[in-house]
Amino acid sequence: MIDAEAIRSGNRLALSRALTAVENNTPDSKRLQATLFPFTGNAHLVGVTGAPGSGKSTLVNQLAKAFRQSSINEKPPKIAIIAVDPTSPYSGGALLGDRIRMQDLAGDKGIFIRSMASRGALGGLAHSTAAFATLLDSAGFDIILIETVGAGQAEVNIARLAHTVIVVEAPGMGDDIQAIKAGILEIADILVVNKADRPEAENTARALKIMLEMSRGGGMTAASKHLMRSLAEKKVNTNQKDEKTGWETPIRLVTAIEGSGIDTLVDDIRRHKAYLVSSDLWKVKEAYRLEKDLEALIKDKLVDQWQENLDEEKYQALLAEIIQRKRSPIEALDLLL
Ligand SMILES: Nc1nc2c(ncn2[C@@H]2O[C@H](COP(=O)(O)OP(=O)(O)O)[C@@H](O)[C@H]2O)c(=O)[nH]1
Ligand SMILES: [Mg+2]
Repeated sequence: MIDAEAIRSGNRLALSRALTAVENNTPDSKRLQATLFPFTGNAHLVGVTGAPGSGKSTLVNQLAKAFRQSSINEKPPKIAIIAVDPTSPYSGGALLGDRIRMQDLAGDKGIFIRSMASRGALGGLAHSTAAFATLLDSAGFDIILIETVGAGQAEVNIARLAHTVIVVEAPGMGDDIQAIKAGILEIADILVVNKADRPEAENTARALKIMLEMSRGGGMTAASKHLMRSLAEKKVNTNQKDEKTGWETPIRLVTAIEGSGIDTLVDDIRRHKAYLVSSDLWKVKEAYRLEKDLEALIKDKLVDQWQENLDEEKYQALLAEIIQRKRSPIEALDLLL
């Protein structure tokens, strides 16, 4: 059994073991999540997403360093980095590269880096990320940077669960169209055009600005709008003034590899947190995140239960009928549940 108190007091070995337990979905990991959950709610979750190769890991590395050189209440914030890479589930190839690049952070006790292997269902991936965040939050990390490859809806969903979403673009063919396809611009609280050392960067930034204006009609992200609506429905009091002001997604030119533009970004991340807190969106986002996590857990559990009681022969027979167009999936559903 892993000691929950050891995690809370910053024991890195206990934390590492707990995260592995979460990945393997052990009973002990469930006990730890339950015990530690009351001690969470402080960490600022910052999602960093974008196409492979856009420079997310390099950027996260620089952000972590910059945050460590700043201070919150006269102390440098403790930073955790979670790298979620479902595109390389077993080989760990991409993650190894990340580890090497992040090595210059390794000596700093205020920084904790962990990559997350993805096993099983996509819903599971989202929950594991949430569980990782719970453990790191309870261990006293102030800022949790979550790197996800912006390759599909599952990853977009993970990013959506962060308080602040940074979308990373880089100049190059088709990136902008890619961004629309993944609905990724919609979720950006901060938009980074990385590799600003390349001559096309300014054009990319200009194109993104136009696309952002078209897709949003200015102002809030789709997620924020959704949240404000659900707030209104639940009659939660919000700060009206800030609701009207909204948040203008800044577009920042950054050269992550040289560290230029990073200070502005650190400032943007802080401003965004202040905006969320002052407009009450922070609380709403927390509620939304927790509700989504509960929903995902229920769905996973129900499917598990269904599979346990499944009559495999009957299932295969129905499946064959569907493939032969003798029966529709919707009919089969009623027969299976
Ligand atoms: N020219 C240039 N290359 C960069 C910059 N940032 C990152 N790269 C390079 O882009 C490649 C992909 O970076 P990486 O951080 O692994 O991207 P990720 O896949 O999004 O995590 C690496 O070769 C980096 O060295 C930058 O600001 N300018
Ligand atoms: Mg990476």
